Amino acid sequence: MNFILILTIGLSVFVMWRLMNIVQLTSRLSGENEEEEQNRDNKVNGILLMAFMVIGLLLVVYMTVRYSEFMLPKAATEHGEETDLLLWWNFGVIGIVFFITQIALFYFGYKYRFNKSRRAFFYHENHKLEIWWTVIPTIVLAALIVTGLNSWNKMTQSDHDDGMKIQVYSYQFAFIARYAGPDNVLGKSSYLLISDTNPLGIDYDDPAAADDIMTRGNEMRLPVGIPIDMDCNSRDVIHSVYFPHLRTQMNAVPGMTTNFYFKPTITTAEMREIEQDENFDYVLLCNKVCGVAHYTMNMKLVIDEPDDFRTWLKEQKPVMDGVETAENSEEESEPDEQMAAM
Ligand SMILES: [Cu+2]
Repeated sequence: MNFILILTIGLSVFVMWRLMNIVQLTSRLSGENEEEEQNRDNKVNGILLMAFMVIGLLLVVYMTVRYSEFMLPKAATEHGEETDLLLWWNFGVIGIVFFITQIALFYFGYKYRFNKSRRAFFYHENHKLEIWWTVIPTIVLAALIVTGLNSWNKMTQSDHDDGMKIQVYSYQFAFIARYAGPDNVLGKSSYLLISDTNPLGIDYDDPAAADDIMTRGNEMRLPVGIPIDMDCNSRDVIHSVYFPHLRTQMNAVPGMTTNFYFKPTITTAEMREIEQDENFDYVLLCNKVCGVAHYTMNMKLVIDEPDDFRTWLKEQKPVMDGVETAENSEEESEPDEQMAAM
């Protein structure tokens, strides 16, 4: 098999070489000298470059329009609209630069192809030009970065007092959402307290934990129009808490708490109408390749009117539900001591 492959490659190279000889011979027979031949080749290559550019740019435009239906729908959060706007500004700037540079690249390749009668022009330096191409990109990039950082700080600053406190807890390979309850304070937790009955490692002695509520199915809900102050935690490896429709993404890192602040603006029912799809659902995905079953790591998100949300939340069980048995409190005493010793 290998021998046949090597023989095929060898023969192909030989055939190519013979073909080139024939082309050279025919041009010599037709009275063309080597220079004319090279000029013709250069011209053909230049025209091919221009054709490549035109086809390539047309394809870029066509693909962008053709596949735009696969873009995410309208952002369903306040900051999401800002993020999208910033993204479109970036695409706009990148798009303009892309078209200018690509057209210049291919056109110059064609226009300045080798020509014996043309002498290269010695162009030493041009300070004015250098200042322009330094100052303009600096201003544009600085504007993009400063506006982006500004938005980012608004989303991630953890001193928002008005937000409804929730925790999204990630582990291989699922999510649990915990709501802080009426006191809006999440009860303390530690990985040392994690057990079969206490998957989040909540400290049941902390009074703030008493009213905490935990999702037990693969669905979480959020109220529309109310700011959410979300903490992210991970039990094992780095995960990423990603709500694509909310333009919200934050890494969940073991050993630390990360935070994201956002305000949902469109309910699931409203989005179904906008998308004209009665099966539409918001989704929470893991956006870090976190292990073999990473692809299965998701949770359904429902955005409700605040009243419906409150009714749903009341139906959910508190985190301490069913764990206040003597057996469990005995189990707990051990890690408590460990915690105290730390
Ligand atoms: Cu994950």
